[in-house]
Amino acid sequence: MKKLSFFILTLFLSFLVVSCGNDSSATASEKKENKADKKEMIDGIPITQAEMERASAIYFDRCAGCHGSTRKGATGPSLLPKGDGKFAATRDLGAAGIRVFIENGTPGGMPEWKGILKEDEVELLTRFLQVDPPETPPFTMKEIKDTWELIVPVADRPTKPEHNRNIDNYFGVIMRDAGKVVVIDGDTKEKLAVLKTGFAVHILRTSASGRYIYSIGRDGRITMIDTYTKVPQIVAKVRASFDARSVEVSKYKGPKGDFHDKYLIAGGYNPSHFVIFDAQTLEPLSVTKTSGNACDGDKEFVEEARVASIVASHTDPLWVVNVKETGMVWLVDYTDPVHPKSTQIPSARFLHDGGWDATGHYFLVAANASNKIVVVDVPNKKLEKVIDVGIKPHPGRGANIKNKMGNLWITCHLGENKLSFIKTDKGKGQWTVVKELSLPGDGGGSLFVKTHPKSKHLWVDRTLNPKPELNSAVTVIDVNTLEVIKELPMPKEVNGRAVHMEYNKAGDEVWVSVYMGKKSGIVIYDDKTLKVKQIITGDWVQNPTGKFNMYNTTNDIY
Ligand code: DHE
Repeated sequence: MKKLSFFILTLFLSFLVVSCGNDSSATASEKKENKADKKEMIDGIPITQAEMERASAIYFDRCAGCHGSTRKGATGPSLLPKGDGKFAATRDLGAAGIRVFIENGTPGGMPEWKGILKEDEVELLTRFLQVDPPETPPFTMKEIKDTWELIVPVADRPTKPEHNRNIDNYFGVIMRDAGKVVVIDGDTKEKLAVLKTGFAVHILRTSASGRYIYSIGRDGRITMIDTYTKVPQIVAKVRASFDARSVEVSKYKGPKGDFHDKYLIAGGYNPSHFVIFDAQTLEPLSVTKTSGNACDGDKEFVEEARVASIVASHTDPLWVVNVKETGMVWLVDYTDPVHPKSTQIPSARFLHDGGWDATGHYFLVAANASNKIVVVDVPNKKLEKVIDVGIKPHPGRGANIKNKMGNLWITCHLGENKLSFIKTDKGKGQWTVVKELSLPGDGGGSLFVKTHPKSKHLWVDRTLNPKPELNSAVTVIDVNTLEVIKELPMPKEVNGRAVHMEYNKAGDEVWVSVYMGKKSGIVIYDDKTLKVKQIITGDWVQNPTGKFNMYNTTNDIY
């Protein structure tokens, strides 16, 4: 805030200097020079308020995920002008040094941003990273409540679908850069609604009844979409934090109560907390901070302890909340959502994304910067196993297949060209990597794997691989032989990186997004023949990322 006032004052003063000291006798080139001289300075670095705001937005979108939204470091190092004792001061690196990192990435897993960020964006970041990060204002229950908008009260919503479409086969598709969610009828492939949600929507989840879609953006905005109306429509909105990635619903129905469509949880990167909402209205009910001691080593206290993935148990009224920097898995009991009780399980640091095994008893989550997969026995509330895998596992929700080796859960890796197949059946070999598989070509960069119980195929992308021929293709593997069947380059009608696969309800189609290139699209493959069935393009298809089939998302089918 102090900084903002300083900027406003500086802007105001520079306005006074420009308007009062206007020398009509100065030449045009002198005027230009004067203007350049008057560029605002912060600690000796020339940067204007407008540039600070633009750089903050670029940083938030591209860098905050790894370096933390306050630039104090997370899975990546801190980026502070004076350093933090562990990592170099950005002032010592200077603009040239910072540029080397941005453009070339690092062997530790930072991608090369050259070609992704524009030259003027790189140049701006080299200055922005040398000045103190902007301060973040508080975001407490009061601020959260102030953002709540109930657009259509429950009493005004239809009690049954107003159409004859097959909601189970609807797809919610994220148009990331446009800040929109598109609902597509998976049977007819018609676009039903393009809805403005929030900046850089990250994931979608669906309510336990399969009626509502909830989106969460990197800006922490949650949007609730009703699929019962003729045209899907937004019925409520709220903001959970400044920076977020995860949202989940309550899915338990059994002797302990019926919690279908009752509560919703959102995890915050910044502030580091989780918020519980009424799932029908999005009214905020409670906020719980996740800062705490790390699970290992000197058990240091971590203030920015970001909430990564959250999943709902089907066997108990609880959510599995994975806290990244502390490596603590919180099992949050939502039977009293205003005063939720939690069991905290120490596991391994830098928890990120994960999914259920085939039984829905065990949750497997990547501790990505520790190169491990953590297994949690959810009904018994205990750590089951920590498994060493490859460099930077990134499973998404993973994939469950069954072959002669038994039931296997799979992760791909960001940091190396490897798929790890983990046996999940009780008995000999449980929780061991029974098979590793390399994909064609070098390097890692895989983000997601996907399969379906009715399919004989496992699909994997290579989105962050530096080679265009690899990052614009997906690979299909036979679940029985565990051999690569085919590398599928995206068709010429689209251009960009291939990311995230999703099956339709029947399990006979696979939808792949193409983004970050010259022509966005959604490519639909026939899962049996591996031939392209349809390509969805249009001016409304803008950098699509995650796609979520209603039935598969509700029932955790992957
Ligand atoms: Fe994601 C899931 C965090 C970058 C697309 N992403 C997740 C989850 C987390 C996360 C914690 C698990 C949510 C859950 O299950 O509750 N993602 C992050 C980051 O911190 C990171 C590395 C950097 C960032 O700045 O955000 C990041 N993610 C990306 C991308 O660049 C992707 C490809 C496109 C985008 O949105 O910018 C991307 N992430 C996704 C998708 C999922 C996801 C599509 C859901 C996968 C699923 O099938 O459930």
